[in-house]
Amino acid sequence: MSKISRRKFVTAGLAATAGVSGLAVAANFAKHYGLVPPDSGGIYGPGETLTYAAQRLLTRHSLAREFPRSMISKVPFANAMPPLNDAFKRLQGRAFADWRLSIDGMVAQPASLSLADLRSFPVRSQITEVVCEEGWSYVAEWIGTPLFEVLKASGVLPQGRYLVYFSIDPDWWESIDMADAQHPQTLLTWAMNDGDLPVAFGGPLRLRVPRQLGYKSVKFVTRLMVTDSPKGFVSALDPKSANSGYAWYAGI
Ligand SMILES: Nc1nc2c(c(=O)[nH]1)N[C@H]1C(S)=C(S)[C@@H](COP(=O)(O)O)O[C@H]1N2
Ligand SMILES: [Mo]
Repeated sequence: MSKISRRKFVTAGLAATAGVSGLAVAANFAKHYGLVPPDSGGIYGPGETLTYAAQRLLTRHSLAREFPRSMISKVPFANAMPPLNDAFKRLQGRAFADWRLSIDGMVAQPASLSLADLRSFPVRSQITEVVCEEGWSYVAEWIGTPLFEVLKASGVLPQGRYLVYFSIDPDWWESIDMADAQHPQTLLTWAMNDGDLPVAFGGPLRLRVPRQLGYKSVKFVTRLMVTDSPKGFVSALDPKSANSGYAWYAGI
């Protein structure tokens, strides 16, 4: 089956099974075609699966909205931050000269990159919106290295299907699938608006994932891990907990 007709077939199948036989049957159909998100268990499972499967089939290559320079927020809103740990403060004391981003897991060439190394990759900028699930948002210009450039340099192995990314803050990590990891707007950001990325906004390094809600844009990123399954590291926000309200796939 060609890519297009397979997509039409699967989309129609999802819609038909959802309509006729309910969400659970659609979820089984999605599973058969590898479209199940890692947080699909539990009572909300079939709904999460439908959202993710439909998004992946229809919008895999779509772009997050980009804004004109005139729409950059005058006062961008930094979410409240817990006090940063000693490891962070030591690095900050040396102007982040020793900051490293490690890349490991299912890659041909694991690496440890300084901020200067990252700046030697192609540079991209985008004016996009950070949207918090709590109802506020702001627009800023984000400048950095497309994540796909760094992944290309390390060589993602064929079995690598997800990227888990960790903050120096041990309580924070997130994961995305390869479609979002390789997406041209997913950016290892080291500058914002007119200068370096401020600590309040995740400096010195933040992974901006503008096609998903704010919580997927992790601040103070120190490690990227390519894996075949994010089991155990789906999200620090524990999307499986009944009262967290956070989905693994938070497309906007
Ligand atoms: N390391 C880390 N990353 C984080 C958070 C955090 O507390 N720690 N908060 C997340 C949430 S819930 C949102 S909405 C955005 C907020 O981004 P902002 O501070 O630039 O507004 O950052 C996300 N990234
Ligand atoms: Mo948020």
